Amino acid sequence: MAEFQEISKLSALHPKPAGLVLQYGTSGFRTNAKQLDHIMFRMGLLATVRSKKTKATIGVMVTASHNPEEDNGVKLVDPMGEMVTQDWEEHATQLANADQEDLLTALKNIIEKEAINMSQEANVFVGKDTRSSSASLSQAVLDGVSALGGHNYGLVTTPQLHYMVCCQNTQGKYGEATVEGYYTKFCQAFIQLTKNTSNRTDDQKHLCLDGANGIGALKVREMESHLKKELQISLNNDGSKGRLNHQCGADYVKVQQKPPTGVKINPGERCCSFDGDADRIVYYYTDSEGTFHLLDGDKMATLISTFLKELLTQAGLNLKIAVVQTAYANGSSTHYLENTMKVLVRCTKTGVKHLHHVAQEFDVGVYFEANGHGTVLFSKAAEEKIQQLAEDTNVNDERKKAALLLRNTINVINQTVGDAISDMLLIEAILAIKGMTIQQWDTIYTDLPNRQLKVKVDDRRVIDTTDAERRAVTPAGLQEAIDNLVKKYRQARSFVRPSGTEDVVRVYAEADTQESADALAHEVSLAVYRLAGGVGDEPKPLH
Ligand code: NG1
Ligand code: ZN
Repeated sequence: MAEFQEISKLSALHPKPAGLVLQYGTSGFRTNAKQLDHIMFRMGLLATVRSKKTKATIGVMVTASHNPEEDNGVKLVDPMGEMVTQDWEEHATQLANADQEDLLTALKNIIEKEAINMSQEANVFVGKDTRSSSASLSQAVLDGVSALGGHNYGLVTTPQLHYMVCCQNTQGKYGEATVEGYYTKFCQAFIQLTKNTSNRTDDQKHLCLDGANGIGALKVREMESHLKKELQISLNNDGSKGRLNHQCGADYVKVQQKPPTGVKINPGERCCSFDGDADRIVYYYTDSEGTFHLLDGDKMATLISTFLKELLTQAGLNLKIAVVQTAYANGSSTHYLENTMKVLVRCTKTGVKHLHHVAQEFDVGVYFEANGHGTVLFSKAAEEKIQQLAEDTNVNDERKKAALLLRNTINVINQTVGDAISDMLLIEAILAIKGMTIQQWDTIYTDLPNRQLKVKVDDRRVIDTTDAERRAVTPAGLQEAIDNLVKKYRQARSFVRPSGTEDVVRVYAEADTQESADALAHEVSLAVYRLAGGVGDEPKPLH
């Protein structure tokens, strides 16, 4: 067929380096940008056939999120704005790794297996972040999509692309499928939510933001006028000087547990950091003694679920709410949610798609990774009940007020994926409504000191895990070693898992003091190094 000849011709312009094998990981393909040209072209092809299969618009986002500037990556976005399904992740890996001369056969295999009607129209939305490699790599995606109806959105945040795919496939019910539509929807909801919060001072309306020198900074600048000064953002690391994610951004702040460079932080001031593609956010402040306080995804999940639970009670709505976390959630947050808030907590494997999936089982599912990626999902039934109550003329003022707040809360949330901009607006609105300072929010519970480390091993796949990645099944003896180390410390917990986005094994430890958490993380790193084929120098103690 003519289209296959065309593919053959174009694929020769995007050849695969011989011997290179890449996996569709936690968040698509991600590695050094130099190795990705053929992957981009092939993901353009795959997105096109996925679009034909689903008879819907599919998204392709070119970004490596919080990774350094020299990396890049790509992931597919399914029709409702969610991550692509597991079996298509496998197709992606197959197609990506096919030798140059076998590419057409690999593609035809997928077409056959999925019984795809190739005469079906296709529509693909392509977005990219601000990395210098993103321009040519997104062009490679478009070459793959070629003559088949691709729409290039250019520079957008990852969540904006997810939002637009969802809008397009719901015929505008979720909003207008443009960046402008995105600003209008979320900013209007924010203004509605905060309009009755009397006496907000300029200080309370002020937020210091670290844009990680990425796309989020550009987009916040574009959005600002829609906020009508109800939120006044001082934007730092806006990409005009510094390097993307370099000593700044949500991942740096969370993992290093310190403020980003390039930002002047006044004591007590409310600050937040986005990551490189603006799908993660963390909050923080420094106190009068200069001590740094981090409010991560767990603190956000707690604030949001408390707020929603209170509103549901005031509205008299009997809806099932749950918080979904991963093994990285701080033990204190889980304890607080279960024992004080009496909220159902579920733990899943790392990776947004797992959290998203479990959150869909509840009327209201609040999900957050500790690193600040998260959102809230409302079931269709929950949305309808809230809507009905908001329109009901026979309910008392308290219930009505709660229903209206719930309705606007739904509208300020990007339910397709965790979104730094939408999460920021939600948190800002909740703090305004509750008249709460960041310090008061911080004292809801106290984090257990913790440490995250990385260990390089020869092949990270030797580590196999179970129980939402909290226990290692292989290599033999590793879990036993971890268990014995954990026993030496108070309130301790530790686990290891192979990363899905980097060629490393991640180690997490928490304990009653920072010294203990650091020592435990180090000892567990050593156990990984010795039992799972460590390479390079042996891990050194942190102190
Ligand atoms: P990996 O590299 O699989 O740990 C990291 C994050 C995930 C998720 C993905 C996608 C941690 C510990 N892991 O995955 O939570 O955000 O990146 O970007 O933060
Ligand atoms: Zn990201």
